[in-house]
Amino acid sequence: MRHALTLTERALGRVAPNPAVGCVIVSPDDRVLGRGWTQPGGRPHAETVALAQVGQAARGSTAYVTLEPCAHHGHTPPCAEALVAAGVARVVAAVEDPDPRVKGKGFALLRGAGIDITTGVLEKDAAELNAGFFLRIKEDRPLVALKIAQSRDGKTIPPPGASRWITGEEARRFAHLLRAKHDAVLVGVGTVLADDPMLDCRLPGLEDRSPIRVVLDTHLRLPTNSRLAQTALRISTIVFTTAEGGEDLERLGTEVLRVMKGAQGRPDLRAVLGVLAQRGMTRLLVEGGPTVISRFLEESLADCLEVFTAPTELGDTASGEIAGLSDRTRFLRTATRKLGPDLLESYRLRA
Ligand code: AOF
Ligand code: ZN
Repeated sequence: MRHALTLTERALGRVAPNPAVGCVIVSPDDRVLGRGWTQPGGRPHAETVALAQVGQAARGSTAYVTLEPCAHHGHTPPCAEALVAAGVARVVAAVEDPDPRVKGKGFALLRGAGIDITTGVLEKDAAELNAGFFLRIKEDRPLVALKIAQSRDGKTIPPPGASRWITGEEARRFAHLLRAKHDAVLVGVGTVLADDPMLDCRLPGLEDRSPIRVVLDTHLRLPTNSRLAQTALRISTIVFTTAEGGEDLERLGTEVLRVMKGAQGRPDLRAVLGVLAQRGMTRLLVEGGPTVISRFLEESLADCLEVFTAPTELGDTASGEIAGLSDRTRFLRTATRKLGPDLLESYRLRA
């Protein structure tokens, strides 16, 4: 099951609206016969991929799956039926699929065919890996991860005239890897006006894993000559606003969506997350700026924090301190990494 769980990481960020599932098929004498994970776009499912590798040898085997095999006729025939047809003798699963089309029906179908089932194996790990999918189904919102790059004295905006980079090359590459593992990346329009970012994934070999780009833009200030607007036909770009207009952005391929007003007349975050979930997004990376990050923290809409801290102090002329970041007691630190001169601390909301 641990092996099956590691396979799901290959799928994270590229299978929305589906969960990232891993499947390992093992012979009666414990040899690995086949391995599969959910393919880009969400199909084929993990079990289908693994079974295709195993062929006739699946008879009498055990399938380890990180999620209950599906039971519905969706875009593909049900995985539970495929496991039965292949003659698998035993299924070991990590967690039940919360999708109402499946939810227990996959297990029932397998049980009805006389397959031996063990479930709940590494259940917490599996639920955590697919937290985005679970939140989309159960709370109608994606998982929200906040990415923060700060100096040792807590500044996220360098002094005027200084380099705009706070962290070093290694940290920035790691941040691109984070983009690859999310379905969408979100910034406030202030960040676009200040940095004119691309928000894509530029790691060699992972260029096709750029997430959808989302901008919070209350007054529709996104410039038509910004790199985001200019590349919107190539990489999907959504602007959330409360203002009228935006036809010039739409002509360039940007989608302009109006949502209800939240705090201070800005696009309501819960409404924004609801729209993204309806679009199938399961994992959202919020990259700034400080105002947007603070709003997610204040409204208790953050599930994960990725805090990059540089060893330098930027001093009083720098700005962009994030309200609410010093108190991280609601979060549990799950990993610490040294990235060149910088430190990355990863946190998960406590259960
Ligand atoms: C599995 N194995 O690898 C995945 C599953 O739209 P469809 O037909 O692809 O079905 C999507 C649903 O299938 C999704 O909501 C979830 O319940 C399940 N995903 N199931 O057996 C997989 N990705
Ligand atoms: Zn399936």
